[in-house]
Amino acid sequence: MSTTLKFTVLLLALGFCRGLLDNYIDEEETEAPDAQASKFGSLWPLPQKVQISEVSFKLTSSSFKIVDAKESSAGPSCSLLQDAYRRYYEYMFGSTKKLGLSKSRRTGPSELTELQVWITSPDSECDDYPSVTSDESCESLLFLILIRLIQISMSGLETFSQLLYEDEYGAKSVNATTISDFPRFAHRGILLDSSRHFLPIKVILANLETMAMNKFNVFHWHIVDDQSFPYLSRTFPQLSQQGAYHPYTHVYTPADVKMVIEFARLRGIRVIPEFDTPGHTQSWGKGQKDLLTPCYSGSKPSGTFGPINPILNTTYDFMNQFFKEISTVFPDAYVHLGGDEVDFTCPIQTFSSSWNSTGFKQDYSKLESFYIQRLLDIVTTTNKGYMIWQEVFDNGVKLKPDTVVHVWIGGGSNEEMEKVTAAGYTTILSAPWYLDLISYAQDWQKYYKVEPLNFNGTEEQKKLVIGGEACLWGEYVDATNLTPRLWPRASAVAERLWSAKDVTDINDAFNRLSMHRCRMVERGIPAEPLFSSYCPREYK
Ligand code: CP6
Repeated sequence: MSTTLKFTVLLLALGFCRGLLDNYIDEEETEAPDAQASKFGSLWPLPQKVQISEVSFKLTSSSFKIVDAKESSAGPSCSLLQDAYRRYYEYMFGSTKKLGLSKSRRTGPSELTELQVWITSPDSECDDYPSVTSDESCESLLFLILIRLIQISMSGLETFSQLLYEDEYGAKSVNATTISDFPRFAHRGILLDSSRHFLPIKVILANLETMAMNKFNVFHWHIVDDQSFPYLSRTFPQLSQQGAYHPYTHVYTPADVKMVIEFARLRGIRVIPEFDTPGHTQSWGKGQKDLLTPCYSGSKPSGTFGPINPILNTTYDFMNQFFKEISTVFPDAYVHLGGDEVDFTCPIQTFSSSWNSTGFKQDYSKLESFYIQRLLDIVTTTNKGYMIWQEVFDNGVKLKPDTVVHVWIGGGSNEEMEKVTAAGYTTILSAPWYLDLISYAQDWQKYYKVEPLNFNGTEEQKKLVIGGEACLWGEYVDATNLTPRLWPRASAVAERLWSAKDVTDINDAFNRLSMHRCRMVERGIPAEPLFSSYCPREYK
């Protein structure tokens, strides 16, 4: 059960009618906490429609529960939901529920005691993986007067937790609120690179957790590259034995990969692995003989290697077996096949009959296309769809109609989006969201101001833009600095991909994002500050 779930939440406010009156009469209860505050509080990313009333309810950790509604199709056996309830309870109140004290305590007027979650999709979906077609829309009503029916998806639980605030005595409150919400784009991703530096599982999981807080739903795992091959392949264990920074301590075992995928699934996040070829593959060559193209110096091999060798049949046998394994290890319907930045500076054999017989002579880019075409055919036989970097499209390779072209070149990149969508392919945007390129001051604003559909094209073309990804390449990033470098800068991208097109008020964004950043800090995520400021609870 993924974000496809629609669940319905029923708020039971005991004595709420009196509470309602009290609240209307008692001005003190409804005053704005802070002159600087947004009328949307700390909501991030901003829901499509929000109306926060002045009527507030109190919540106390000892009486508040998140439970399945009677009508819900999901039962206690749905561990995905039970897990989410526990997580959000802890985020709302801290993990220290004081047991024993709750029994005798009576709930006061206008106290919210229960969040009932009503699942309307079949219970079987509890075990599903999220997919690009997952319906994340949610209709929600946090209302005052009658019985309040709220239909929310998993992200609705995050939204609910974001509505909580503390009054001056530290009591938790939530205002009656009407929210109607759904994401603007279906694909909202983060790319992390575990090749330039090994990223411990703990760091990956912490960032998946933070992705859920920001409603990202795709983890693009750029798992291997030139520098190291940490993926432990069952079929070709020598790839990581020879190609990882360390064969035992700097690898992702099958159990590690499983853990990442399950942790992500429980948060409605897809895991799309990237096995980038034919370039960026130096580390592959260490454990797999004859996989890379030998470079020549005159008529002799120079001892260095270029991209994957497109000439040998053994290359395709290898890729066939390798991607068979990948298709079973990673459950998502898509894999990312890379295809970017192929280096043509490796001089190849000048008088080889095999080159001439392929008809390519020394036209490297045709050879590259030849390789990719065969690779795409191989991956198609594993029943996976594929994503590729834009160069593969630029080079005129024939792609399946459902291919996702990943645009990364040229900060604005509008023309490329126009071309890709004119050719009828779906696309995602990363060009303006290279978070590894750092600079002084508030660069989140630059990411925030991007409009993904700002290119010349028809309505049909614009529909082909399914989203985008923030990329954090790993050359200068490891476990010591990854999280603060990513957050809250990636949060700017999160709002651009989730919220309505006209959500562009940078001052309102600053106020909400500052609070959202403090919430991440409070939840144990070392997210960096936007500017001079403080948090009610600083990082510890
Ligand atoms: N690694 C891989 C990289 C980059 C790409 N692919 C990259 C290129 C330019 C910049 C940042 C990262 N490090 N495999 C490009 C998709 Cl500025």
